[in-house]
Amino acid sequence: SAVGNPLANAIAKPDWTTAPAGNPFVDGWYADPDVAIYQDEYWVFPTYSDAYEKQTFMDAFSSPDLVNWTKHPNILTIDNVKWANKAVWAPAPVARNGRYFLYFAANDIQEDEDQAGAIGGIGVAVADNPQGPYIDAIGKPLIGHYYNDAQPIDQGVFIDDDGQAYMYYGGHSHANVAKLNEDMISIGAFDDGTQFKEITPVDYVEGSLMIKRNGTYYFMWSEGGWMGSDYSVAYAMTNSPTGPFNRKGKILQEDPAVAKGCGHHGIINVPGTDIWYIVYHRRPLSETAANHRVLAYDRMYFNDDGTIAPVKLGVE
Ligand code: FUB
Repeated sequence: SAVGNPLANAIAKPDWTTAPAGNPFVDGWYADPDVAIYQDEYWVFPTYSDAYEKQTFMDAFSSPDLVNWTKHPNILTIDNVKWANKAVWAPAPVARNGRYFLYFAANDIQEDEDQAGAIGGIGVAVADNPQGPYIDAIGKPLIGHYYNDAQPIDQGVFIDDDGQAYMYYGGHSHANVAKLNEDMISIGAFDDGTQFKEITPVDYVEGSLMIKRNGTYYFMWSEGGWMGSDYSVAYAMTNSPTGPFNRKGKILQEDPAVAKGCGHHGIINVPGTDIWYIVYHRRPLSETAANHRVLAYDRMYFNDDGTIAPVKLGVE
């Protein structure tokens, strides 16, 4: 339980509307952050945002207070994922039974389909510590195929209060949900025997994420083009982890006075509080390089009716 966690005392500062040290809160080009709280620290796991061929590793960042960040280089490298021949990206962290799991996309099976024998998809790596090293857990993709046109990338992993784990994923404007077994390295089945269900909300593009607050499920995703000004985050509210997910509206979008192309996010709930932050990537106003994406976080507020208020971007 988060209650009594020293993080709550360290971080429960309702006056923080944005990263106290400013955004970006860490140096370097990174994207697609997802978050976890491990060993009384906040952890951010992003994509190293560079040319596809150079995305051969992942770094992570940890902080006891959301102010002071420690970089952990090379927590996962393609040396430890034999089937990944170039890119690893868009990680999703989760801990269970004392082990640390990191889900990721590797290769791009559409880009690679002209390469004989190329495989790709969503993989799972495991470590004994939050900082890794994360080692491929099953020697092949966990999801290495398209189902109803959902590209196997951009997964978010969510463990419900009853212990059932779900993976939400999908690029190319299609989203699916699958159940993860207790071992977290194999796909389970729904009651009807199927392994995947399509859940694509209106305007969905990529970047699936699920959170739960006060018994309500919030499915979130990114919309627009990943390089475009319209890149943004939207959400649905429902009472079931498998939907239906009816689009409520946008949570996060660019602010022409602050930054461009905001999306592909993770969510932090300060333990023992109702204080929430959205961690995301965005583009500096003056920037045109496709991979120049940086990490930011800002406060996310719930309205009294449970809906989410649009996020105000913190200044550079
Ligand atoms: O970082 C590579 C891709 O860009 C991700 O898969 C998308 O979500 C977009 O952020």
